[in-house]
Amino acid sequence: RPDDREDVDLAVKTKPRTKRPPMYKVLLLNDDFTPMEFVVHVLERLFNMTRAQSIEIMLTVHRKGIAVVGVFSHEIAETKVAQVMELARRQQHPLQCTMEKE
Ligand code: NFA
Repeated sequence: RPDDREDVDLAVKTKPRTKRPPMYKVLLLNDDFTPMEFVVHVLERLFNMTRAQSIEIMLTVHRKGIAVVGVFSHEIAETKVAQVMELARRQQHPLQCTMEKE
């Protein structure tokens, strides 16, 4: 049955691939105005960090200009960014948070 040969070729060449969803880094950016304590609070509240971890990350952002605060699925990363931006907006701080594909 010559017609079946094509199917067999395809079947043997196709390896099953389990593909992981892409992950996204959530980044926090430094500015000259947002109070350090507010940034620490945001990290504790939204990223489940201890006070010590929050201070460490906040100081990294302060000194280096930017830091990764977590890596999440696209949907969770979008939610985290929106929550940070909303908290900052409510307090009128210029804090910026963004995401980027890993
Ligand atoms: N640079 C800010 C200050 O000196 C603190 C800050 C840290 C802001 C991390 C934004 C992000 N008050």
